[in-house]
Amino acid sequence: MDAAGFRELWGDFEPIGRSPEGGYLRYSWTETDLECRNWFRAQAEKRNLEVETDRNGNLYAWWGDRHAGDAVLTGSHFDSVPHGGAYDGPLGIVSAFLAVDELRASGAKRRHPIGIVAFSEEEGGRFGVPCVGTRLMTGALDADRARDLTDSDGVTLAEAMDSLNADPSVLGPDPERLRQIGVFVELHIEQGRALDAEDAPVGVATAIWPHGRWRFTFTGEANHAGTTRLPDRSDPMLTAAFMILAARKEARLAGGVATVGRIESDPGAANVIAGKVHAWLDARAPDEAVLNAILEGIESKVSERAGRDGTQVGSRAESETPVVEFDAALRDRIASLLGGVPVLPTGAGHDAGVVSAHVPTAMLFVRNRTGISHAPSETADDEDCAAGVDALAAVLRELAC
Ligand code: HGY
Ligand code: MN
Ligand code: MN
Repeated sequence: MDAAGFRELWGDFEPIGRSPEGGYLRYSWTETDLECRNWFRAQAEKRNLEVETDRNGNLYAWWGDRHAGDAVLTGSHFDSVPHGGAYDGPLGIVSAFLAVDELRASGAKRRHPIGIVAFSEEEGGRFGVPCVGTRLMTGALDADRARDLTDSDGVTLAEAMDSLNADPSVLGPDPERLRQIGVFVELHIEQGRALDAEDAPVGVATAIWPHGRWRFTFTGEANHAGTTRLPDRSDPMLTAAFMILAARKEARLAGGVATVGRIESDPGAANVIAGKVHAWLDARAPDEAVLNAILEGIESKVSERAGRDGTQVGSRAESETPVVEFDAALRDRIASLLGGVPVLPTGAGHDAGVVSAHVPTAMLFVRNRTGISHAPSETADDEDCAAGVDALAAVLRELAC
């Protein structure tokens, strides 16, 4: 694959979901999602691949009959975070179509079915829980909870699926499908600069850091911003602000990362002391002990602060992901097949992390020279993306032909 060949198909997909305010708004079960699904379907039909959607809204294109079992599945997700980058997710899907093209052009003979997949709602950008499509398929997310997930407009996942003529009543575990998959390989833009530091266009994942998403609720007393004396206030915004700073400090001290990127104040008026504040904590660490140290540090310091503020604090886990160690034999086999490319962990969550608990799974990373992701300026060189396609084609040949 050369850069021009990659750019041709990439350029065909890239405009879908681009926001005039920058980055991409590719939310699941929206008209933009439908555009992505239609693009996928057209690419599959052009290649005479059989298209099907599973009960959880994950979309597949099959080269060979998946019922034969031991399928080699590759792909990623279309959905983005709000104003996210172009590559996070779609790169793995576009590269999968191009890798299949390469295999066919070389006359490769398949021993196993090869599938390309677009998993649904990986980011949780619309419904707040990441990897919905894979967590439902593997039974890691309860179907009733999923149906009731709501977006910022109060639209439930069930209603959103209905709006695109998908049936939410059949959401749930899909063990028969999992049994048909022999191995899953996800290609993804690196969300960091490790490959750039090693001057390598492609790498192989070793692990995904343990991480989670917690919704904090701070409760105080709504009151007038101008007439309420300071000693008389129970202002939850103070406790929330303290939590945000405490999270950063605890993460720094423990050796992990912690972020509060979303905060909502109720009633949210400039001249009203908030009655309630919701803040979402995203915390990640190289291992569970460090992650727990961060969480315990935050919890203890914030509850002490709430006592001083006269507020109450509650928190609820929205998603928790234990450390993922990818299949070591598969990892080493792929790394040596690709000529000894770097192997590296990641702090980013992926569908591959969810699937890996059920199916031998590997991830390929494509160099991201700035390391920036989840932001409009996320980018990768066409040459590196083409190298990623070649690497994926070599892996598919090794595993399926
Ligand atoms: O948030 C993550 O780690 C991933 O990009 N969904
Ligand atoms: Mn992402
Ligand atoms: Mn992703």
